[in-house]
Amino acid sequence: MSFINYSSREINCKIVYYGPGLCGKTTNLQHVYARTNPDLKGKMISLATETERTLFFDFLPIALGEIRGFRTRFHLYTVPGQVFYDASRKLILKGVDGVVFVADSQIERMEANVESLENLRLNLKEQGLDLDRVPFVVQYNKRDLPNAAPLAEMKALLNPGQVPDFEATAHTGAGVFETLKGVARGVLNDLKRLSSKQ
Ligand SMILES: Nc1nc2c(ncn2[C@@H]2O[C@H](COP(=O)(O)OP(=O)(O)OP(=O)(O)O)[C@@H](O)[C@H]2O)c(=O)[nH]1
Ligand SMILES: [Mg+2]
Repeated sequence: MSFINYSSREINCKIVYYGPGLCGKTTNLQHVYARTNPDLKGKMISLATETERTLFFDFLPIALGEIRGFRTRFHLYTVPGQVFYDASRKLILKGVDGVVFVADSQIERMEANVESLENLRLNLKEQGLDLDRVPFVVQYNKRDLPNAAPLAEMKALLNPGQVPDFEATAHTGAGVFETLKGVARGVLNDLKRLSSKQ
């Protein structure tokens, strides 16, 4: 649920990067952080284990322009992908406005991708949200690896609803901003649709 502050004329939106362990969620945020003008970004906060696995979440606030005189801020979060951190994932999903599902293109990670996507759908449902109605995009990450599955197979498996989807190689930055813009567009369209109903 976007938070609209009328006195400061700000809209705050929450975007969550979801996906299996080591698929590259944190790497996406690190790239956005590295390439965003200091005036437009806040501190990136990461709570990680000693081996750089996300323990609770990563958080990055960025400003993405104005709509109708309101400054829009996007709060980007990643969940920990490791299966046993489900309670944290549920918590981080609370109040979400848009979701990026980051899939790992490596063939041997396909089952983990499918499991994580099912886990996302279930955790949203527990909050009364339907993945088919939330602004949602899919990123096929790690396209640089030789064991990457064919794109058409990944699309059929992970994106039957044909939401906007993007190829990426997050550690070089390829596809990272395209993905972020894709989900931001979805969130802003949703806001416009809701505000025109009021
Ligand atoms: N080859 C390749 N490696 C990548 C790519 N994106 C991320 N990585 C690497 O994959 C590893 C895991 O990336 P993270 O961003 O920490 O993964 P995560 O999804 O945040 O993992 P959890 O926090 O455990 O859920 C790191 O070593 C990254 O450098 C990519 O596109 N290609
Ligand atoms: Mg992480």
